[in-house]
Amino acid sequence: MSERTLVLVKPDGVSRGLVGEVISRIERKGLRLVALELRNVARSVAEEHYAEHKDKPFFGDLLEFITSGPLVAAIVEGPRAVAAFRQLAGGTDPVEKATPGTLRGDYALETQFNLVHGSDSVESAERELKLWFPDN
Ligand code: RTP
Ligand code: MG
Repeated sequence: MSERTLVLVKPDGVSRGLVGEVISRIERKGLRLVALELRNVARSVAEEHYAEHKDKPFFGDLLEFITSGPLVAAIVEGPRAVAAFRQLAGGTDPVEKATPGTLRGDYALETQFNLVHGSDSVESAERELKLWFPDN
């Protein structure tokens, strides 16, 4: 049973030259890239993407950051792809939650600049993929 998930390499990952590292880990895990694109995100798309956080104190900073420069958006596919990529990413706080060996654990220091996004459930993935890749 194959699943699809949305992966973003956030603007910090792109500006730091870590796109290849993220893709490499996705491929080494055995997941498959279905689509991959460098994009500048419209504020409206960012707002919709992170709508669940709209009342949080960090929402403004989050939108600023995610629209601050190009990011990479990808569709990643494979068995249990949603959970598998969350495992590769590591916890949201790259120091307190993400463990060494994960992308965030190895390459990030601050929660706001935590390198990657992965859909957090199959339902979120469906919603996010419609938003980011309406033609797929
Ligand atoms: P993401 O959605 O970006 O993949 O991250 P996540 O599921 O691990 O974490 P989530 O709770 O959905 O939070 C979304 C993003 O908001 C920023 N954040 N900042 N300052 C803070 O306390 C705080 N909390 C969350 C992070 O960039 C997080 O990835
Ligand atoms: Mg999330």
